[in-house]
Amino acid sequence: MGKLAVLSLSVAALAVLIGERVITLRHLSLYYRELTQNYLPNCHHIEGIECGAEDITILENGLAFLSTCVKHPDLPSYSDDPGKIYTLNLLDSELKIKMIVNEPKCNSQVEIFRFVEDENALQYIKTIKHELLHNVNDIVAVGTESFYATNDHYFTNGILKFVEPFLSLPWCDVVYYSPQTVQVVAGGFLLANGINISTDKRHLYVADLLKHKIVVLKIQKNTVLSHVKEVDVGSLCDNIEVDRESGDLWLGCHPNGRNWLLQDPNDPPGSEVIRIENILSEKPKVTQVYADDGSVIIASSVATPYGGKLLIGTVYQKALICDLK
Ligand SMILES: [Ca+2]
Ligand SMILES: [Ca+2]
Repeated sequence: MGKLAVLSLSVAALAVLIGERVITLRHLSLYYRELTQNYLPNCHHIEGIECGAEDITILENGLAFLSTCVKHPDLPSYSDDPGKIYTLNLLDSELKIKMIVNEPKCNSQVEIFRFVEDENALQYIKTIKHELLHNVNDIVAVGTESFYATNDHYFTNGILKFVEPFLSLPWCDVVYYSPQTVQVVAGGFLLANGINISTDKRHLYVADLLKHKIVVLKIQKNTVLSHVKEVDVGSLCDNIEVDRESGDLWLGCHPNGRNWLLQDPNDPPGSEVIRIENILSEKPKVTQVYADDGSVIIASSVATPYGGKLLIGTVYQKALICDLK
C-alpha cells in the first residue's frame, strides 16, 4: 500500500474514533438533557457562603459542617478566600456560620482533626498520604484513623487525566486505609465520586458519576467488599449523604455536563437533588427532590436533610437551605 493510502486510512480511522468518542461522551455527560424546575418551599441562601460548600455533613445534634472554597484550576473562582471549614447550628434560628478551620491543604491527602465542641474548633491530629490515595475525591470514616476513599482518576498526569474519561477507561477505584492495611478494595468505576456507608455499617455506597449510577457494595471484612447492585439515578451525582433515621440516600448532582464543561455565565450549570429510598430492596425508589437551571443555585454537589429542612451545597458558588415538603 502506498504511503498516501496508509495515511488516508489512518486519518479516516482517527476521525471515526473521535466521532465515536464525541457521541459517547455526549451521552455520558448528559449533554442534551433539559431540566425542568422543581423547587422546594422557603429556600434561601446561607449568609456568608460565597465560594461553595462542596461537602456538608450534619451531626445528630443538628450541627452541620461545611467545607468551602474548593480550589481547582478547572473551576471558576468566585472568591480568593482560602478553603475553610464552617459549622452551622441548624437548631439555632439565626443560622449563622462559624469558621473552624482555615486553609486545609488541597493536595491529595487526608487530614484528620478532632472536633472540640466546647470551643467550636477543630484540632489538627495528622496528615495521611499514600501512593494509593492519589486522586482522592471523597472519604467515609469507619474509625478514628481508618476510612474508605474514592479516587476519581487513575492517572495523576494532567494529559492522561483528560485521556482517561475521553476513552471511558473504567479505572477509578475505592481504597481502604487503616494504619495497618492500605488496599484497593473495589474498582471498575468510570468516575468514582461520593462515598458513604449505610446506617448499620454493612454496605458502602459509591457514586459512579459518569455512569449515572450509585454502586452498592457489601462489606464482608474491611478489605473484602462484594458487589451488590447498581441503581440508576439519571444524573451526574457527586456527594452521598445518608439519613441516619430512614437510611435514605441524598445525592447532590450535576444535571447536565454540557453546562459544566462550557461554564457560560449566561447559562450556568444547574443543580439537582435526588433521594433514594429502600436502596437494598428489589425496587428502590428514586425521586428528584429539587431541580434548578442555575438561576438560584449553581453546581450542587451535596444535599443533606435535617429536621424537615434540606441543606444544599455547591462546588464553588453558594449554599441553600429549604423546607422539605
Ligand atoms: Ca465530590
Ligand atoms: Ca462526602
